This record gives sequence, structure tokens and C-alpha cells, in this order.
Amino acid sequence: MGPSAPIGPVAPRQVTIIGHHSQIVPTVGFFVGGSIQVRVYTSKADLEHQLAPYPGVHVTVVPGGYQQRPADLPEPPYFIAAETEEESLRIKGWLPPTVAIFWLGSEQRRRSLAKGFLSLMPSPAANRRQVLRRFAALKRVDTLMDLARAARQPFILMYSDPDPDAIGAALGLASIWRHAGATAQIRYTGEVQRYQNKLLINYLKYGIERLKEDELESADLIAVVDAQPGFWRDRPPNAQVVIDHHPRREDTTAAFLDLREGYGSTSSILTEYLVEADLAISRPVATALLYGLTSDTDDLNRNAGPADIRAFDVLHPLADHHFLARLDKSQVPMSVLDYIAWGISHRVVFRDLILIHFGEVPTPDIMVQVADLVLLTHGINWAVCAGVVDGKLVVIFRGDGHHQNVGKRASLAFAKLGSAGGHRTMGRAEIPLRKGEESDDSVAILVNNLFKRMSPARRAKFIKLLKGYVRGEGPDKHEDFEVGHTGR
Ligand SMILES: [Mn+2]
Repeated sequence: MGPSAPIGPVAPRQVTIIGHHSQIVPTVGFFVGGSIQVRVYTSKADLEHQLAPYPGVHVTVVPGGYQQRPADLPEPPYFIAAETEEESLRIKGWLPPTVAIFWLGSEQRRRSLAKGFLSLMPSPAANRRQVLRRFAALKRVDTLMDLARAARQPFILMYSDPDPDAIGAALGLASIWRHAGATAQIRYTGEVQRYQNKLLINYLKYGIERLKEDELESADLIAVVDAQPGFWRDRPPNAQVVIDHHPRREDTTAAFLDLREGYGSTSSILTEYLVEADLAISRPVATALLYGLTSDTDDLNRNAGPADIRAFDVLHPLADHHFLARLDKSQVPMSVLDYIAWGISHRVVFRDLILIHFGEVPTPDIMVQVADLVLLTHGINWAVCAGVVDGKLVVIFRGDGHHQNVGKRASLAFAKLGSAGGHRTMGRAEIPLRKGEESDDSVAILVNNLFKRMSPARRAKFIKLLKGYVRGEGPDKHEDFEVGHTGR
């Protein structure tokens, strides 16, 4: 290599086309449009004339059959425009060794390309799938916009305590309706619990509020997002629009119904509408949609499919990452700090498990926060945090997903007593306590079902220790308590 040769890969600004079929002219147009120089070696003499109007194109007429390499052949990439695979392979035979060989045109008529050739265009099948998806989305957006144009006052409802996905989807739909000239009211029907969701609602400045008693009387268009009307036990809303990714309920009907169980978030559905219809996505809307998508899919780790990844790709560069970082860094309310401290100092370490029973707690969030935290400990592969909330024993499982399948453990231990289940890395059980049972009794329920194969004597020791903690006895030492081994 000469001293003036560029160091590292630099994209070539010249391409070489060898052959004679009809795809040459549009391909030359494609490259010349980007000010890329084109060399053409062809046996078709009149191509020279046809390509004359294009600047930066140099045509050399060579004998038919393309038997040998032209003396002045430039560097790759090469585009072969021969009719048959046989001819293309012959040309490839005298090209210098390179991975940059494309096959022009004929691949449009073929299902797959011969090995060793690249394709300039996406396969027609993939292209068609994309176009059909777009047609479907455009039809849906038109229908939504028509509904909004005909309405005086559209409402968008979120069920109960809205999660980020519901908020993102609601804002996405409101944004589509705003493009149609309508301003929707966004309402939730419960209470916003999590601090981060309150922060998000304030940040969005949309006026997202709790639904007032008679408010829906003025509504002539109601949409439900990230939920279905049947979620409301009493007085389900009479929704004309339902957009959701939860499993379809039998009683769900609506004039406009888009239920996609395969999607990781409802925000992904709304993003698809906005993208396919080429509607502008503002920064706050992108931020809400991205937060909805990432929190429902645990950063694309849970139930995320191609649509969620496409949505992420579009939203990520548009979103407000300063704000999202703020949300990420403020997950714990001040009131939970004391519980975290108590939980850590009253942990029981058993092999690769940390187990904590908090006794009575105001919210299951405490168990979630502490389980996530203690799972970060070296040598710990799973964490179980239990507590009594509103007369129920709530057990939160967290695991690394490799050594333990905690969802399975949750259901094996507790499915007979209440609701229990989860994924490999997250599980949850809720066991209603009987009248007269207190958090003291819940300790035995926890230990006896979680460690069914442990010897009764060892279980008793375990229960005694945890009961002491729940009653307010301090930990013996500030050392981990080891409860020996089971025959597991
Ligand atoms: Mn959701």
C-alpha cells in the first residue's frame, strides 16, 4: 500500500457494473443521484448512448460472454447484471477476491440469491410485508381520525392506577387525534400510586387527571388504552375505541378494536400508527411512548417482539433522556428507605437465596424494591421478599433466570393457596389470609410451602427465627444467618 493510501475502511464513492440487462439504467440513476461514480462494462453497445445523459458514468464496451477481466477494472464493489446464474458465476470467476459482489435485477424474480452474491434491494417478500403492514396501519389511523373529526369531546381512559405504558399509549392516541384537529381529555379511574408515574404526568403537561364523577356525560367518543372495558368491575365504559396488548376478553367489543397480544406494549402499537402514517412525534410523546415500551418489556428483555424493537429504534433518538434518567434514578420513596434498611439487616441467607419477611407493610412495592436490591449480592441467585398487605401474604420472587426459575418456584409453592406464578426471573404469589391469621401465621405459611422438602425440625428453626424478626426481635448478630442444608 502506498503512503497516501487511506487508513481504515472508507466507503467507496465508485461502483462497477458488469453486464447488460435492463436493471442497469435504473441502478445507474440510483448511484448518480448520490453523486457516486459508475463504471459500466457491457457487451451492449447502445448502453453507452442510453447512459450518456448521466454525469459521472463511464461506459466501456467489451466482447459478449465476458470471458476475461478488463485491464482497467477498478476496486470493488461490483454489480453483476447478467441474465443467468452461469454467466454471473463466470464473471465472478475472474473478479479479484472480494465480498463486495452484488447481483442486480434478477434477484427480483428469484426467491433467494445464489451464494456469494449480495442483493442491493430488500427481498420483494420482505418489502411486501412492510407495505401491507403500512396499509393496515394507515387504514386504522384514518378510522381513528374520522372518529375524532366527528366527535365534540373525545376521552381517553386508562384503567385504575395507570402504568407508564397506559400513559404512553394514551398520549400517543391523543397525538394522533391532535393531528386530526381534536383535543382529547386523558383520564384515569383509580389513583396514581408510583412516584415516577406522578413525575411523568407532571412532565408531560397534558392535563392527565382522575376521571370526575359525571365527566363522561359530555363524552361522545371514548377510547380505552392498555386495558379493556371488562377490566372495570362496575360500570365498564362504553368505549368505541379499544387498543390493548392484554389477552382478549370475551366480552370486549368496540367499533375500533386493535388487540395485539404479540406486542410487548400498547405504546408500540401507537408508535406503529404514528410512524406508518408519517405523523410527527414530539419529544414528550416520544418520551412517554419509550418509557411505556421499556417499562412494560423490562428494557426489551420481556415479551418484546419485532414491533417493539422497531418502535424502540424510532423513539430512542426522539426521547428526552435527561428526564428518563431522572425517572430511573428516583425509584425509591423516602418512606421505603427504613424498610430497606430493616429488610437488609433482617435477611436470612440460605444457600444461594436471600429470604426476608417484613411482617405488615403498607405496600408490596417495598418487597419489590428490596428483592431487586438484594439480588445484586455476590453468590445470591434468587431472593424472596414477603410481607402482609391488606390481609394478604404477598411474596415477591426475583432470580437470575439461570440457576433458578423463580416463576415456577412461586407457582409450585403457592398456586394451591392463592394466585402465584411468573417468569424465570420474576415471580409473585398472593395468598389471602384467613380470619384471625396474622403476619405471625404467614411466616409458617411462607416457610412450610417454600421449603416443602426441608426437614420439619429445620423448618421450625427457620420459622422461629423469622417470627422473632417479625415480632421486633433484632437480628442476633450482624452476620448472615445460615440455616444449614436441605437434601434438595
Ligand atoms: Mn401494557
